[in-house]
Amino acid sequence: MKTGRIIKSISGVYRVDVEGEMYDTKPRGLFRKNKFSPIVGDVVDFEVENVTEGYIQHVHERKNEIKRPPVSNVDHLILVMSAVEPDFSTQLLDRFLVIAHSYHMRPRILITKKDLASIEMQQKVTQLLNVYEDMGYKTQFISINDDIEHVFAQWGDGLAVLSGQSGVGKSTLLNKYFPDLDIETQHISKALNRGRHTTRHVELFERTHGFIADTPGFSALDFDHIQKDELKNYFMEIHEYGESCKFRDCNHINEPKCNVKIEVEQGNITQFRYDHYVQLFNEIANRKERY
Ligand SMILES: Nc1nc2c(ncn2[C@@H]2O[C@H](COP(=O)(O)OP(=O)(O)OP(=O)(O)O)[C@@H](O)[C@H]2O)c(=O)[nH]1
Ligand SMILES: [Mg+2]
Ligand SMILES: [Zn+2]
Repeated sequence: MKTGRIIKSISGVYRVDVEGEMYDTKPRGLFRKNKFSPIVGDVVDFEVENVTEGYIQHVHERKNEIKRPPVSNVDHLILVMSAVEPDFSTQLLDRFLVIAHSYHMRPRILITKKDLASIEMQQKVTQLLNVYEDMGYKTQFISINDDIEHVFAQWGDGLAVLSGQSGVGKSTLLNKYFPDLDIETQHISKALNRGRHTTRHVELFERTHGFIADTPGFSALDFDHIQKDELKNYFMEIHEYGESCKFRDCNHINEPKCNVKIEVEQGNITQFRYDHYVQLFNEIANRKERY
């Protein structure tokens, strides 16, 4: 029996990395019966016939798990957005942050394409990133011409997952970091309008301090699993100031003696953050439940 980490899964075949040696494996029948699937990131025990025929016997308990795209045991969730093409939007950022927090992770914010942004846009992005730094997020604002080794080194050891909209440059970053890799990337920014991801599956690559995952990114739509009463927990500063509201279960919408509303008025909670909270709250409240 060997133990390794799943780095890729394509049509039912799981590639397992055992200290740099690769094995192609399949889950044993029992998993299928129990409707349990191994996912990329899992640490697994498997039996080996040869390097192309292994059978996964056991999946180690997951430390955490992202549902879409499926990947487990994530140490650093890197939320990638671009300054331009597509344009940086705090509305979209807040939505992605909420999704990350719903998986119980505090993500890092990485903004790309600094070189394409005008000086005004660069200033605007920098100012907004300061707002997020004040909330407790770590942020980086880079372009592909920067020292990517240095960019990655800021995160620390373990599995880092690059996640974010299509076209923000996740695969481009990996290609720069691993010159031999040659992952498919979008050739022209027009491709954005086709509404499809260039990267189709999750794959882990070994980096200096662990692994890094390229993903097709979660889309802004992957929001169905979040209930309106839990949303407030996923805005860090609203969660913190909300502890002082009169009602323990205050949703900070129309409740009396709501401390969150007071802090917005006093400028301790940024207005646009509160507005995005209310927008998302209403979106969830009006959502038609699918069964
Ligand atoms: N000028 C400039 N272009 C960049 C930068 N980063 C990425 N790009 C370009 O942006 C386009 C999209 O990059 P991709 O790496 O394919 O984006 P992705 O995030 O992997 O997209 P999906 O795989 O669809 O999720 C490519 O044409 C890149 O050359 C950057 O820092 N500066
Ligand atoms: Mg990609
Ligand atoms: Zn309140």
